[in-house]
Amino acid sequence: MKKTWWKESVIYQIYPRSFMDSNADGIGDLKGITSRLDYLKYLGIDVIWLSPVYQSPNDDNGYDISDYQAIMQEFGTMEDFDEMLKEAHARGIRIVMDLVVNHTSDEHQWFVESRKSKENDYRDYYIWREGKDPQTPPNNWGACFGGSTWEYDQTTEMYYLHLFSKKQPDLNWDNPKVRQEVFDLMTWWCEKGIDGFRMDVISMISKTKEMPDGDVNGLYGDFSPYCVHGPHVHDYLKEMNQKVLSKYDIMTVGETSGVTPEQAKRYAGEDEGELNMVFQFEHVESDGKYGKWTDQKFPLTSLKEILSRWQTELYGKAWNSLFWDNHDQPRAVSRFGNDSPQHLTASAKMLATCLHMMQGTPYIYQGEELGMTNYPFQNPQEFRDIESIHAYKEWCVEGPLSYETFWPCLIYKSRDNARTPMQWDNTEHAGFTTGTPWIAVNPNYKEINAQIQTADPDSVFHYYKKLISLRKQYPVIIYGSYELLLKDSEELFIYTRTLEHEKLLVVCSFSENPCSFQIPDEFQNATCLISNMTPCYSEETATLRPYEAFVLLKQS
Ligand code: TEU
Ligand code: CA
Repeated sequence: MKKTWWKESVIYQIYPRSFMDSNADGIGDLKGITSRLDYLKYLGIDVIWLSPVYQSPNDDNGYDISDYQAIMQEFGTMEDFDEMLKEAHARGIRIVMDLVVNHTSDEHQWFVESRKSKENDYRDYYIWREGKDPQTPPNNWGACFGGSTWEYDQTTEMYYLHLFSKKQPDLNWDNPKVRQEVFDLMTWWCEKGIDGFRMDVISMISKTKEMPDGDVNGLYGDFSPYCVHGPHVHDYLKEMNQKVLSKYDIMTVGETSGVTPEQAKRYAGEDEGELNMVFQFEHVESDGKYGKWTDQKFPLTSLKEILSRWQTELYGKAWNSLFWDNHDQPRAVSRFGNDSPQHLTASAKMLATCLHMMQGTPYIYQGEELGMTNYPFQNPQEFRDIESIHAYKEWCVEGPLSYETFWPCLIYKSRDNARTPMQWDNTEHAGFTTGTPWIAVNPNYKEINAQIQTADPDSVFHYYKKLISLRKQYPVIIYGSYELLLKDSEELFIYTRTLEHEKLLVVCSFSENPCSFQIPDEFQNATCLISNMTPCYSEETATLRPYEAFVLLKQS
């Protein structure tokens, strides 16, 4: 297995709108990020993944870009960006940009032109089709944020494709001019000195020419057989690699929803010449009851089966990302752990142990290192996210489900759970802003914040700091092979990692009750590398306490 810096790095994701506000307008910004780089340096992370900061009308908080070479006004200026990049590099921190090129904003100049006439030079930059008739879209596909994937455009009396919102028209990657535009803008950022790209829904850039109705399971037809891992996606990524990526020492991670390990070996295979790693969702997307929505915890045996399959199938062949949450997912501790005051700290540390001892590049989503929790939503007016707002309308107000059924699902999985402001200290608005925050602060900020935790050696923050430093000390964490133990247990997630003379035993209890457990013989006199409780495992009782986690190292 090749050794590379991006396999050995820990990545921290910043959602700029909610990270730190420097000018009291209630919106996080670039100067705010720069002011908190020392905090990230202290945590020990190597790379920042910056969610989009480009010019955008913010229909989807920056994932709808109207100019790829300009900074969103609310976030600051290009000078602020350059300053942030310089200050990050001065601290040895790299910055990976979010590249959103499956679609643009409908306010991007290319689309403004494209919709003007069928003869316009930019017409073929997007995907236009005739309707079945003027009232009926070309097919039954449903968009990710509700409604049809097709929007009728009066001017030319045709429909354009948008897999996300109608303000996010899909680019036509089959047009070589589109590909060249994208490669040019990527080169422009690389020349600026950025350190890589996280590629938004990159698995969706190639669509089939034929676009028949999709199977209906939910409210609309499913577009994925025609738009996900489409016919030319690997050709286009290879071309991108040759023309841009291979010329720079950067890292690339493909957001590849719905990817299988087989497919992942193509996107991120060691010798495929496409991307460095995938960001796959099987462990966070297999639990849906109504589309993605549910209020049920995922069975631990299923979670283990999925994560373990990814560990073994990619071993030595391709590289994966490790994450519990991001800006699109609810808070990890509320979803996979236990956010009651009694168990919050232990379960947050346990989840971190479980993930950070696996193979792959770990991603920490802002606030996860503090054990930030889901937000206690009381009513639909509190949502800011386009997906949650549409889902409420589509499934509940106008749709098949009662409020009683749908509301618990919505608040359990809403993306806004992840987007409440970063909790810095116990001053008003958690120290995020001195103005009015664009989205409510979680009321638990007085108990859960960075100021308390950086001062407390037993905090979740210091536990993450230690996990990050262990990764730097023990190559077995990065390169070791994986084996799952006790696969049928619904309470315990236990695995080993092995590299040459070193072997790790990772023990995590996902249970709120004590569980009996015997340390395997070969680890009898092993060293405890980290533990979320003292002492590290109690031999007399042979019992794991609720949410107990520890890692043993045996050297032979
Ligand atoms: O997410 C796309 C994606 O694959 C979906 O699974 C996503 O998780 C969605 O939120 C379903 O709940 C990316 C971005 O991460 C997301 O923030 C954007 O809204 C989306 O693409 C469109 O750019
Ligand atoms: Ca601001």
